[in-house]
Amino acid sequence: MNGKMNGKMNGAESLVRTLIAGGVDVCFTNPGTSEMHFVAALDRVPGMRCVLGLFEGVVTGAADGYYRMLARPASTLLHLGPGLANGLANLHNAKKADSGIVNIVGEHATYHIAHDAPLTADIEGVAAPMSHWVKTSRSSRSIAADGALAIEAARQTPGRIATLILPADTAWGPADAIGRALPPAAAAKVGEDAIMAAAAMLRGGERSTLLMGSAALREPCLEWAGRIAAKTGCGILAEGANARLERGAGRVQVERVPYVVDRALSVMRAAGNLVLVGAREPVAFFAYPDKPSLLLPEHARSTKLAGIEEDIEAALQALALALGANNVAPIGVAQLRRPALPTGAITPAAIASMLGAMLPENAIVVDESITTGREFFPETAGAPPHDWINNRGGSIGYGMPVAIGAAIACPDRKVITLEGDGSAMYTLQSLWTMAREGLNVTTLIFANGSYNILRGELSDVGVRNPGPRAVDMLSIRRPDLDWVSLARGMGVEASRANDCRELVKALGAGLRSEGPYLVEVVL
Ligand SMILES: Cc1ncc(C[n+]2csc(CCOP(=O)(O)OP(=O)(O)O)c2C)c(N)n1
Repeated sequence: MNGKMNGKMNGAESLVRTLIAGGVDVCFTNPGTSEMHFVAALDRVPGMRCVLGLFEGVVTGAADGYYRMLARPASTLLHLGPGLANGLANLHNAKKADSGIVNIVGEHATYHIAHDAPLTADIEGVAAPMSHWVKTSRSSRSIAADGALAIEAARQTPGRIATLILPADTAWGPADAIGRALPPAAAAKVGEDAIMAAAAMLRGGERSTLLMGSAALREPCLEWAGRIAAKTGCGILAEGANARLERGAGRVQVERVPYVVDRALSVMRAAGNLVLVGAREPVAFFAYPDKPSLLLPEHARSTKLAGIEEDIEAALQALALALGANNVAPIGVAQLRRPALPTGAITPAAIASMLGAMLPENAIVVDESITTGREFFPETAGAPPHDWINNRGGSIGYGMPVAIGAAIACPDRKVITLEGDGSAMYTLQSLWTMAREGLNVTTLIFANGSYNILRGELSDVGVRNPGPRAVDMLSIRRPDLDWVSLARGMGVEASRANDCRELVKALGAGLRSEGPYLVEVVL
C-alpha cells in the first residue's frame, strides 16, 4: 500500500491510508459537505471501522474512551469550526485524561475561505485550547505527511490531542504517497535522584503515602506499590478522578482522594508526606470561601517519583529495589467479597451493594454517578477484577460517549455506565450509537430528578436560604424525564426500577443482554 497509486489517489484517500498504516483504524464521525471526500475514501480503503455519532460530543468522548482502554488513538471526523466546537467539552475531558486522539476537521476549500461563507470560522482558534497539536494542511500532496505528524503527536507518552484541519480541495486534489508515522518513543526513564528522594521520604520515619495516578493505576504498578507499602508501612492512595483504575479481587486496593473538600483534607492529613507516582499534588475542584485550594497540609511535603511522561512501572520497581521490597508480598490485596443483594428501597448504599454483588468479571465501569456514587468504592472493592473510569475534566456528559469508545475497544467485555440523570442529558444521543453498533453496554440512570450536587455546592459557596428560583435551577423535574421512552426511542431496550427487587432484575437483564440496555433507577 505504499508509493504512487497511478495518480488515482486523492488527498483524502492518502490520509485514510496513512491513518490505517499508523494503527489508527477506528474513526468516530459526524461529517458534513467539506468531509465528503474523506467519507467516500472510507469505502475505497478497507480497514477503517467507522462509527457515526449524532452529536460531536459523542464522537470526541468515544475517542477518549477508546484510548483509555487501548492506549492507542482513534480518529474523529468533525465538520468545520462549529462541529469541532460541539465536540470541545469532551475533548477537554480527554485532554485532562491524557488520551491521544487524532481529530480530522474539515474546512472549506482554500480559495473559498476568503468569501466568508456561513460555516467559515477560525478553526485553528477553536481547536487550540483543547489540542496539543494543530495544523492546517496546505495541499493534497502534503496531507498524508501531515497526517503522519498528527499520529506521531497523538501517540506520545502521555497521549496528546492532535487536530488536523483538512481543506476540501486538499481532500479532492491529487496525492502521491501515504505518510509513515514514526513509532512512538519509549517513555523516559526516571533519574536516580528521584528514586533516592522517594526512598528517603519513605524511610524517614514520618507518615507517608504513595499518591498514584495515570499509568500507575495498572495492576503491575499497584503490586509494586503494595510491596513498598508492606516494607515501609506507607499508605497508597489514588487521585480523585482517574482515567482508568484496575481494581477488584486479587489486586492491591486503593481509595481515591474524596471530592468534598473537608473530607479530602482529612484524608490528606492522615496521608502525611506524599510520593507522587504519575500524580500531581492534589487540588480542590473549586475554591470555597475559607477553604484552601491546595489539599496538602501545610506541614506535609511531597516528592515526585515519576511523572506521566516517564516509565512509571520501572520507577516503582527501582524504588522497591532501593528499599529492599522487591521480594516482599504486596499488602492490601483485595479478597473476593460479594455483598448480599439489597432489598427494599433504592438508596445509594443499596446500589453499591448490588454492584458489588453483580459486577461481572472484567467489567469496565464508566462512572458519572456524581452524588449517587460517592460510596460505591468500598462495596465493589472485592468484586472480580474490573476497570473503573472517572471524568478527569469535570465537564459532565462524558460517561455514555466514553462507554461507546470502551465497548468498541474491548468488544469481549461488559461496559457498565453509571450516570446521573442530569449528566446523561448532555450526550444522550450516545444511546442511538450504542443501538446501531450493538454495543455491550448496560447504562444505569440515577433518576433523582435533580442536579443534586449543586444543592450542596450552593451552601458550600456560602449561599444561605436560597430562594425558590435558585432551587428551581437545580431541579430537572417539570416535566419529569422518561428514560425508558428516551432509550426505546433510540433503539435501546430499557426498564424502570422502583425498588431493589426490580433493580436487581433489571440489572440482571442488562448483564445477560449482549447489546445495549438501560435501567432507569428511580431515586
Ligand atoms: C459542561 C458542564 N456543565 C455544567 C456543569 C455543572 N454541573 C456539575 S454537576 C451538575 C449536575 C449533575 O447532575 P446529575 O448528573 O443528575 O448528578 P447529581 O448531582 O444529581 O448526583 C452540573 C450541572 C458541569 N460540570 N459541566
